[in-house]
Amino acid sequence: MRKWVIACLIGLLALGFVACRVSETPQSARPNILFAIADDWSWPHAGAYGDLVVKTPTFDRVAREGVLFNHAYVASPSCTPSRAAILTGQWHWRLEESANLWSTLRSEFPVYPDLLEESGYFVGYTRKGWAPGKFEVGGRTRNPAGTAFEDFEDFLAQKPEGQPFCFWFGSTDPHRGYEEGSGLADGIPADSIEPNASFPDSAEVRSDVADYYWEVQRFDREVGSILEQIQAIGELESTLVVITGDNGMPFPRCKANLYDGGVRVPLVMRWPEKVVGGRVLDDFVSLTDLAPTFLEVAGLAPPAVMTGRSLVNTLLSDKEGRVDEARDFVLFGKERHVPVQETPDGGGTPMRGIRTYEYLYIKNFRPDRWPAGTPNHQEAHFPGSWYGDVDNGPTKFYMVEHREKDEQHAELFRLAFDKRPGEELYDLRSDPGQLKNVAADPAYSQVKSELEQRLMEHLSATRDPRLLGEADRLEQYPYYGGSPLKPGFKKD
Ligand SMILES: [Ca+2]
Repeated sequence: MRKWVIACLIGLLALGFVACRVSETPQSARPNILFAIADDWSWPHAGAYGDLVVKTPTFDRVAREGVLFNHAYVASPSCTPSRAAILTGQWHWRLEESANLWSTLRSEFPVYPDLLEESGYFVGYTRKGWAPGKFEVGGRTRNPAGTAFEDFEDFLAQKPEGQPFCFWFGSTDPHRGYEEGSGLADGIPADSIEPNASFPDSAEVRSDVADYYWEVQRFDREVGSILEQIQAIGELESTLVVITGDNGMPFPRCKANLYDGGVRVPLVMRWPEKVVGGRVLDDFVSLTDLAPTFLEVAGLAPPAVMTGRSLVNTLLSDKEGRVDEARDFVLFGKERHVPVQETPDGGGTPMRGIRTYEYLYIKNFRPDRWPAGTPNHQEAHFPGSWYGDVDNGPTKFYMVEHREKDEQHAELFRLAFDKRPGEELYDLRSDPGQLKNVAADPAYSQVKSELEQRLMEHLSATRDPRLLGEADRLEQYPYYGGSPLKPGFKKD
């Protein structure tokens, strides 16, 4: 058997591919897995990406000693479906209720923490795991992220000696609400912030972004403390550390949207025993690729239902830039975030997107609906709900209040809150901020139809209910949460 293992390790080094079955993988070769996930954190808000304002020394260190991904994207810009996609390694549109926010995740969908536990890992999470929703409704007896622990210290104290671990650290930073003014009060230089291209530039918006940065910094400090604890038990070199976020920042035209502000997230991985550090990769990565990656490093074959692709070949390569030529695009989509449409059952704003280096193409399946939620529709599922797909906060309030200030404010308000056509196309070479929809421009008709065809082929291959004419049920599944209410609205 030793011979087989050596041959396997040589193969691993030579081919950059792990083919070992778990029964043949020595326990000592299996890394711990630390998965640290922020809540509502957009690319490129980390020092390693060149952001000069936000301070993220932990993330930057992991990038220096590991691999920094420039093009990492969530499956869906909404907590529940994004986390479900990460845990199952599948597109959220394959997960029934879990395509939606505040739902459930049926026990029939395998999740990597369970599979790792069955193969001998000690598995746990703290704070925000798969959420928000009711996992019991789906036939589960614990959170899909694992067994709940008070914190990482508690988890380590209960971990049996010699057992590899898989831990999910789910911070609720930088999700709203913020302590207003906390960023400025802590000395974050708001004047130096480079606001997202879709925000108007104002003191209110800058202060709001500074508050978001303040929470990003707190998340980074907490991950740093966990790394110190792993270092203290002498296992940091044999731990695969992954730091990322579940969707983009909770601001207009970001979270709950398929633009970069909603779906593109920071991602770093560090595993000194096997992975050459100090590399920056441009390959497109979906966070659905993480579950098959975690299984493969543990010597397990990912279940066939997983649509994600393991990153192990990329991680074990010593190259930079583009490593896997097949990783030249990514998909994402949205079903129901908050049910605030002009329909009795709430409904959502279903959309799918495909992103390449040069273009972003979005298909809006219901252009008759409000992508940011209705302005205020008393007959809606939640009376008083107010642009319910956008979290309430100073930037939202500012944009709504100042929408008629000048042409620029009016345009940015329209882009964030108005209805959108059935197709959107952005030329990222000239419009990295994704503000100018060129879908109707004849000069782009060929590019548009090629992207649409490519998107539809992949959705069809992954049995997306939207393409199979079976999407009604996705909209009819129960919603267990609330919605942002118009300021001043009083419930009866
Ligand atoms: Ca989130």
